[in-house]
Order: sequence, then C-alpha cells, then structure tokens
Amino acid sequence: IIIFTDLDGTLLNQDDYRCDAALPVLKELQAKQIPVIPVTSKTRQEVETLRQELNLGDPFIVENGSAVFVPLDSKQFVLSAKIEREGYQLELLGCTYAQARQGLAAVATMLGERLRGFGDLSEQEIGQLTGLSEQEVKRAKAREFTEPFLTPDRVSQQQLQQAVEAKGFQVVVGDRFSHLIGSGAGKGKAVRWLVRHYRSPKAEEKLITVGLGNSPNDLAMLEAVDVPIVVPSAKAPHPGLMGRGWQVASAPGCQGWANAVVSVCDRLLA
Ligand code: 2M8
Repeated sequence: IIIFTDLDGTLLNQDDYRCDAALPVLKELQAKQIPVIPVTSKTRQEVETLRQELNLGDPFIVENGSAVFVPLDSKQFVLSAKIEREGYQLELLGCTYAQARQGLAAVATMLGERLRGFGDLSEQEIGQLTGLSEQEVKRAKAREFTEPFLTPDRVSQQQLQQAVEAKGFQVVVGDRFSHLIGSGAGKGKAVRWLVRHYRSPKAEEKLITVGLGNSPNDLAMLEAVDVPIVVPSAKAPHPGLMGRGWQVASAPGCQGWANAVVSVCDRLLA
C-alpha cells in the first residue's frame, strides 16, 4: 500500500492546520512501512517542516505536482531522477517560479484584469488570508515552481482557464487560492511517476495506491490512484469531487483522514 495525501483540509484541518487526530495512525503506518506521500500545493520548505514534525521520511510532491523529491536514502523508491539537490533526487515536471510569475502577468494583461499572486502580496496580507503565522508565511512564500493567486471574481473560471492555457500554463483551484502551474506539472502525473518508481519490498506484493484529497486540485491525484477518498470540508464535500462514487470520509480534516485511513488499511490488509 502507498498512501498519497493532500495536506491542507485533508491531513491538516482547514482552519488551524493541525493534524492531532492523525498522529497515532501515522505512527502505525510507519511501523507497517506503508509510505505516506504528501501531494500538496505547499512549498518544499513548508513540507520539510511538517515532515520533521511528523517524523516522515518518504518522498513528497510539492507545488501541485511541479516536483517530486525522493530522499537519497530512500529504500522503497528507485533513485532515477536526473537532478540531485540537498539530500534529494528531484524529478521536475513544472516550470520555474520566475516563469510562473511572468505567466501570471501575461494572463492578467490578456484578461485586462489585475491578478494578485503571492509575489504581489505582503507577508501580512498572506497571514490575514490564510491564518498562517509569520514564520509559516515565509515558508509559503518560498516558492520554487508555482504562483498561487487570488481567484478573480469578474472573470469566469472558463475565461481564466482559456487565457492561462493560451499562455502555455495550467490553472488549478485549491482551498483559498487559484494556482498557476507549468504545463507539464500536475498532482496526477507526479503520483504516477512515483508509482512507477516504487520498489516493492516483497516481489509478489500487488501494490495498491490510496489517495486522499478535498479540493478541485486533488481531482487528478484521486483519478490516478486505486482507492480515492474525498475528505469533506467543514460544510460538505466539494461538489467537483462528488458524483464519482468515491468514498467520502466521515468527518472533515485530520479526523476524517484518520478514520478513512484506518478503515481502508483494515480492509486491504485483512
Ligand atoms: C496555498 O494552498 C492552499 C491549498 O489548497 C490553497 O490554495 O488554499 C499555498 O500557497 C500554500 O503554500 C499555503 O500553505 C496555503 C495556506 O493556506 O495556501
């Protein structure tokens, strides 16, 4: 089993970014050597901080599938990426942050709309919009591949998407922001890349992939796994993720995550 998981609103509660209810389950998974792979909009710095806090050692996917980081000491994943950087092998699917910034400016000009990205917002503004602390905002602003921006209300989602694609990028929608990402990036592609590089400890083991997410930007990841699980938001599951017959966790945030992971693992390992 491999567990691929979104962070905000999924493993982490949407409002306080905590994951207390999931801690015992994460321990259990570690003991069973079941990899837990973060697949998130967050930056490498944000994920590295969380990995330290949670004592996670597995690979991770940042900035909406722009890059896959495989620790150089990984035993469960084959090291075959081309770039080596600070203790990881790095598989790059997206673009650079400078390209994403230029892309957002080009889309804004095309639409005749002001589009405000993380690079345009002060640390204080991002803090107010997200509820992150000063230190956390700095890590969220340390972007390498993508630009989160305020979803414009005067432009339809379709118009935005068309303009973004005309400029050679993609747009995905997270919990609070839209994200401009490179044309080769995506949570689904990054998940499939890692699955191809999984080295099963037991040759005869049939790999089963589980994915958990709560936002439209998790769709591609959920489509790429064997067992997709939708974590509902505080009010209801996101409408874009419904009607597909996917399992919906019994509660929002980390409590729903924990309940769903325990029941799926019990079922798969029975
Ligand atoms: C952004 O990501 C979330 C994920 O769904 C969003 O779009 O609302 C990212 O910029 C991330 O780096 C940041 O930590 C998060 C904070 O809410 O917002």
